[in-house]
Order: sequence, then C-alpha cells, then structure tokens
Amino acid sequence: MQAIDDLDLKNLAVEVDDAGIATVSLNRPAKRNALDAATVEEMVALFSLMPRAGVRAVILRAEGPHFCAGLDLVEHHREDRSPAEFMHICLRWHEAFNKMEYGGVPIIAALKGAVVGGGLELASAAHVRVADASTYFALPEGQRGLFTGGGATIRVADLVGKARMIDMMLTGRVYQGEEAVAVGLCQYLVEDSEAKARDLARAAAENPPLSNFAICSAISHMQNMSALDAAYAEAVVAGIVNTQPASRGRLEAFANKTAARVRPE
Ligand code: 1HE
Repeated sequence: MQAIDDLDLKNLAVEVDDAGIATVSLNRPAKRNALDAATVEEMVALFSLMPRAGVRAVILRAEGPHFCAGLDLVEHHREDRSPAEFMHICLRWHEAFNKMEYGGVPIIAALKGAVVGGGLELASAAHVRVADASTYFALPEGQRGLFTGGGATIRVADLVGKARMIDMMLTGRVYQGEEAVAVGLCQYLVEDSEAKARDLARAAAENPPLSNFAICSAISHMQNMSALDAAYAEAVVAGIVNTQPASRGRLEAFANKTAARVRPE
C-alpha cells in the first residue's frame, strides 16, 4: 500500500504523530489557500489513502490567517473552462470531499479567518468544525456570478438549512461568532481553534477505530437512505461494532465499576 509519506504534496502538508493523529495543513497561504485543481487532486490522493494508513484522527488546519478562500478564481478565469470541463472539476471536488465525509476517519477542522465559498464546502466535509474569533463564513458565489460546485447544496444546506443557505448566497450574508455556532456552521467557538481541535482529535482517537469508522461513515450514508433502510443498516452496523473485541474490555470496566461515568463538566 502507498504510504502517506510517498505522496507528492505541494499545496498540502501532512504530519502523523505517534498516536496516529494526522495534521493536514492547507499550505498555499499567499493565495489564501484557494483551491486550485492541483490542490483538489492532492486531497483526493490523501483522503483516499487516510482510512487505510492507520490514521486515527485528522486535524485539518491552514497556514496563514485564513482557512480557505474557496475556488481558485484566478485559475478559473485563466483557464476559461467549458461547461463540461468545470463539471469534471466539480466531480473531483466531490471525490475529495466524499472521501473525507465517508472515509471513516474523524476529521476535525480548525478554522480561522475566511471560510468562504469552496472553503466552507471543504469545512463542511469535516466531521467537527471549531472556530475562533477571527473566523467568518460566507457563500459569495452569487456576488461572483457563480454557483456552488463542491457540495454546499448538500452539506451546507444540511448544516444551516435551505433558507439560510439561500440567504447567504443571494445577499452575501456573513456569519461569525456565536451566531455561527447557533445556526450550525461550527460546533465550537474558542480562543485557539487549533488547540481545541487537537484536544478533540486526541479524544476521538481514544475510541476504537471501528467505532469511529461507523460514526464517520455510517451516519452520513444513513442520511441518504429511507428511514426503513437506515434502520436496517444501523442494525447491521451495530451488530458488527457493538460486538467487536475492542469493546469487551470497555464493557467489562463498566460492569466492574472501574470505567468513568458520564457526567456534566
Ligand atoms: C485568491 C483567492 C481565490 C485570494 N482564488 N486567488 N471565493 C471568494 O470569493 C473569496 C475571494 N477572496 C477574498 O475575498 C479575499 O482574498 C480574502 C477575504 C479571502 C482574503 O483577503 P486578503 O485581503 O487577505 O487577501 P487578497 O489581497 O484579496 O488576496 C491575496 C492573494 O490571494 C491575491 O493573490 P496575489 O497573487 O495578487 O497576491 C489573491 O488573488 C489571492 N486570492 N482569494 C484565487 N479565491 C467548486 S465551486 C466553488 C465556488 C467558490 O468557491 S466561489 C467563492 C470564491
């Protein structure tokens, strides 16, 4: 199997620590981490490999003050793409973001600055979003004479609802701070989003990988199913996960009263 170290990455940087936590950095700060076609190909390669590389959790962060400025508008302008060409570009975005959402490895996004357009589409493919005071969210596609092409109609609409997404796209509305948490664009608002994302990744990495696989793939798949099929799939997944050898010791610890109880902080 190809190793992560063997990937030829220029616009992404990856480090995996001894606990199996991968830090993936968007690494084009001079261009505000705008997603050009090459970066998306790097994402496809990396996130295709991640679930088979023993990675237990991912922190997705960015170099520079902005998380991601979305589609590389300069490249898009320069390439003067045909409809078919841009459709294929979008399909590669979907390939990359689907690998993230359905890959089974928890991805925690550490956000800051602009999380806009395709940058929000990228963030919404992560499983948990952590923002700081500098973070702001927008879908400026309407103002640019564009439309979303990286899954926002599915994932952003899922996070904030159809009406809010339409408002964001029509009017350029920007969300930040507590309001962004309240509408569902992020789950945490903290002083240091990277430190918090690291804590969350460490906590998630303590779970058995098979449990995390189910949490970070089955729930998304089940959202695409009828309730009847989702209930069936849930039972099948639970049949496998809830009888895994890795859970035996944890169940025994609960039974003999040595396991931590669930308490509010
Ligand atoms: C870029 C991009 C980009 C910056 N493509 N090059 N996304 C947007 O509409 C957001 C566009 N970007 C911005 O609004 C601003 O750049 C930011 C708020 C993110 C940052 O502002 P600032 O003042 O820090 O930077 P800047 O001076 O605007 O840009 C610095 C450099 O980054 C500059 O390059 P330089 O070579 O002239 O130094 C910019 O050209 C470059 N840059 N953003 C390309 N987006 C699958 S469909 C998805 C559809 C969308 O994503 S639409 C939303 C696009």
